[in-house]
Amino acid sequence: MGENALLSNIKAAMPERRAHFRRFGTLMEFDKSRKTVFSGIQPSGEFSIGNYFGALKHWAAMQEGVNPIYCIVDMHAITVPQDPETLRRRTLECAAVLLAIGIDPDKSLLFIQSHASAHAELAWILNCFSYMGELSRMTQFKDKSQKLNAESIRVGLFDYPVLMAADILAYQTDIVPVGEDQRQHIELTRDIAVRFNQAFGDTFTVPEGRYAEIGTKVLSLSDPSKKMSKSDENRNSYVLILEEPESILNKFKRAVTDSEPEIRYDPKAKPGISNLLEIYAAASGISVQDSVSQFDGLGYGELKKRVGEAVIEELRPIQEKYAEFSKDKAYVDSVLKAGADAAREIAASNLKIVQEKVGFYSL
Ligand code: AQP
Repeated sequence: MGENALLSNIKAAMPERRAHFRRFGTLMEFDKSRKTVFSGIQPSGEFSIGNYFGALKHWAAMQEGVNPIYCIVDMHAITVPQDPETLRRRTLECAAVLLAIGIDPDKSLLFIQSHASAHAELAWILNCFSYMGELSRMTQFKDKSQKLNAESIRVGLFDYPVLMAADILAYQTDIVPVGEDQRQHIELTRDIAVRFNQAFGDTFTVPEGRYAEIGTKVLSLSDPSKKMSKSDENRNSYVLILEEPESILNKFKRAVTDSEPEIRYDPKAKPGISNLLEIYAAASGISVQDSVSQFDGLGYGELKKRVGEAVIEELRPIQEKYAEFSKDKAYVDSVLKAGADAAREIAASNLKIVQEKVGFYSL
């Protein structure tokens, strides 16, 4: 579809989308037959294929027969230093990427975390039901804080998982599609919900994490002992969703592997090769086993080239759609506004229940 046709279709559909959100907001509060799906992503950098295969691809696939709520978690992003203008720009880009990967505003709520203040208010209450000991055990905190000196570790970084619990619990979420690195945070969210429910009676739905079968932990291309991260200092360690094809191919060509010639899937002994096989499987929509068979008898050079090509093909339509959405700030803003209006309504009504339970006086 040409650019003008796409934009005029989008614009023609806009009033209906807004109306849909209001209906959707009401449905979500009262329609218990549908599971609520919630997940978030930080606008802390351009998204990597780790974010995509581990989470975003599944967000796009989880929009039918559920109440899907997807959130750009800018309050989480400022737990480490951010340049304000860059954060603002990335937040908008992030929304355009989410639309490009297929988040459909007719089906899903898409909004920015800081636009629904109930997240911060609920996080404060949940802080009062969380323990220093359990937060100290979070491996993401340990990993991220290790890179900083003790004096520059922000309280927000320590408290990150409680804000995440608030994000999830504010919507009575049933299912949270995330990558493997978030499993510990999801467990903590469940513990906090159960603890609160035991103290005050049934209040929160206890959510479950939903992890991708393939691509739930995409590893760094330069150091396959750690996960691929969009804020890694080494730009060769990650491939971005919006990256140029030539650069994608070059990064895969440089990917760290091992000195044995055999292509087989063995994440412990051969993490680099296993990572490439898994990325290939995720990009081609096949099992890891089938991806191994396809490379039978071939060398590492051919594997790297074909993985790069498969990723380029998977990303091509997303990059094309992104080019369209990124030109229409007014449309993206209108989606975010409608999403925020509905999210605010839902989160505020759940927050009110929690405030009453803990004994806040109301007028
Ligand atoms: N390497 C990965 N493999 C699979 N899934 C991943 N996710 C992140 N990295 C991988 C999933 O992406 C979703 C959004 O992540 P996030 O932005 O909220 O934070 P993160 O997990 O800390 O991701 P990054 O890329 O490492 O960001 P930075 O570098 O900013 O901290 C989550 O569902 C996550 O599991």
